[in-house]
Amino acid sequence: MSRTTSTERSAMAGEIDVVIVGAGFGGMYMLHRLRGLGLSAIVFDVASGVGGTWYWNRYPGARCDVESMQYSYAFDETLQQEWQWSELFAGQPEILRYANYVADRFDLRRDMRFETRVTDAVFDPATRRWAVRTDRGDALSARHCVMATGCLSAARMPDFPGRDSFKGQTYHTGYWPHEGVDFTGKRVAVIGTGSSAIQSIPVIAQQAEHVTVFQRTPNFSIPSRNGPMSESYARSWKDSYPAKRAEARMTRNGILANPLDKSAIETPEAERLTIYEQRWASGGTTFMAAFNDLIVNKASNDTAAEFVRNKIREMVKDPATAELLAPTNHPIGTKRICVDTDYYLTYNQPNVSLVDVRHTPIEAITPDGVMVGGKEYKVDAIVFATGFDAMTGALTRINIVGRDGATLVQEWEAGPRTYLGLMCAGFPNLFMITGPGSPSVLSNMMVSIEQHVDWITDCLASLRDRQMDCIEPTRAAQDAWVEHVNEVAHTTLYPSAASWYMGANIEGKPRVFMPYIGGVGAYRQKCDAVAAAGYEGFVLSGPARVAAAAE
Ligand code: FAD
Ligand code: N01
Repeated sequence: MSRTTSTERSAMAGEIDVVIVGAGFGGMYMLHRLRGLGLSAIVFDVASGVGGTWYWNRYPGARCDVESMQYSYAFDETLQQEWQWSELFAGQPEILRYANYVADRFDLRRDMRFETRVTDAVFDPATRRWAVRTDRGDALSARHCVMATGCLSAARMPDFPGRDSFKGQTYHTGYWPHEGVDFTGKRVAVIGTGSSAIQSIPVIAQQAEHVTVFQRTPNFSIPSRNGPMSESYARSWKDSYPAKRAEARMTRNGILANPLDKSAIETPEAERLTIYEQRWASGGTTFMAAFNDLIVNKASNDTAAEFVRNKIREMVKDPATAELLAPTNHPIGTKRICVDTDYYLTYNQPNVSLVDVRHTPIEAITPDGVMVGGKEYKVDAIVFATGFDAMTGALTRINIVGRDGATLVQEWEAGPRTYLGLMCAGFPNLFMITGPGSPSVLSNMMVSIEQHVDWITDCLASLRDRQMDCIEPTRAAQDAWVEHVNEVAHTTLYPSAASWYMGANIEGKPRVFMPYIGGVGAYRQKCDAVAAAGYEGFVLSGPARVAAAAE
């Protein structure tokens, strides 16, 4: 996880319109749009290149689980026509190539500074500007900050006793070595069974002498049915991209999934099973769109959960292992559903074993392996597939100090509070892309990223037109939004799971359902209505401090 600085450059100083933190898909598109407004902007990223998630997560088997024809930028028709995806679900190397292609095509790099961590952003109420500092000595005064820091970019390493004593190699899926890892002949421990583990275990097991998986919570996983992208399938999208993208933007998750508007529990069993079989056969996350009440009605959810459990029992030959892998402690979909290639079948291989660490947690990492219940599992390498301090971690790791001297960490002590997931009261001119309180991680992130970037761009253009330079949400608007986000979450089954959506994977993190589950379509309409009403719920001000929130 150490950062190497391969490029020399002198520290930056002076005034700029916008500092963007993060050069993933969010930061890249933000820069492109701000240039279109004629604003000066600079992007900082710790990484040595663009791509964010797809720069860091180079573990074996890493790929997206939203179809590539949908998990891609929609803002430029020529771009979406000319780029060719090779698989239905692109792998990490291809997505990273795409990010680099976009960076080149739109000449983004000249305003990007890599291998640079933004450490501080402090608002000065006198100048209404942010003082931004980095770990390479940059000190910029920015009118606006856009935090494109990612929801799943602050990797989390559990603090197992003895972790540093391990004599072999350790890896975190979110910081995978660029040169790759050769596990040939190695005994490998994988800790965790979330999406990253579920993608990587089958690939690691093809190479390693033995893989021991340490599972605390089994997850539901649906086969991806990935395959080569056919010319005709790509064409079917490209021929009507604008219309399809427009339709996706108004869906619940930003994905065209053919949702069935029917209750699972009210559908006769035989018909229900046929529908599940069809969804299972076509694969992917759209399994959850099989019925309209899977995420709100426990009885309906149980039918889907049991269907998947039965599939696991069919696939995994050893009944005890199958039962361990079959999730029973949370409704299906309330932890991020996983998508795999041969995950369950991998447990039929003689070189793969599963250790349950729910009831007997990992006690320690020893010099030679992993200790559970007094038994030492000797390994040569440990893969930590232990996830992220999701949604808030990348933000709270920066010293962000607002108008009244309070830090973001203090403001969010009891859980993140935002207005629309875009801004926080007390932190003027600081925007977040896919922040907590927006649909974000519950959606096709490309759709949500583009929506936020477009909204922020329009907002900055509007401020300029009104000769304003400062925008901040009111506490009242923020409180009402937070209440709404909670209220909607509690109409669903989501809060019943100890998920990272709830902050449950981080000790001491407040248990609050962080994303907005009202759906990307409804959310977009709300954001647009707020803007159309003169930025309702925000206070706009200018050099003369003219308040013009609602004209
Ligand atoms: P990121 O891509 O996370 O980029 C944020 C960048 O900010 C990082 O490069 C980071 O280094 C930088 N940064 C953070 N803090 C600082 C700082 N203080 N100073 C400087 N730089 C900083 N979403 C989907 O919709 N579909 C998928 O199939 C999907 N698959 C995923 C698979 C994996 C393995 C992971 C981890 C996530 C996946 N996601 C998926 C979510 C994914 O994060 C988003 O789709 C998207 O890539 C996020 O883009 P972003 O620009 O918002 O953030
Ligand atoms: O992380 P996770 P991830 N002892 O938090 C376990 C996206 N993504 O990197 O569930 C033992 O899901 C933990 O156990 P538990 C996607 O949004 C997408 O896999 O807390 N185990 C869990 O099993 C995803 O949801 C793709 O009980 C410990 C695992 O580590 C998100 O990123 C691919 C432990 C962490 O799972 C995060 O996924 C990859 C401990 N002390 C990622 N601490 C796609 O396919 C943690 N664990 C698109």
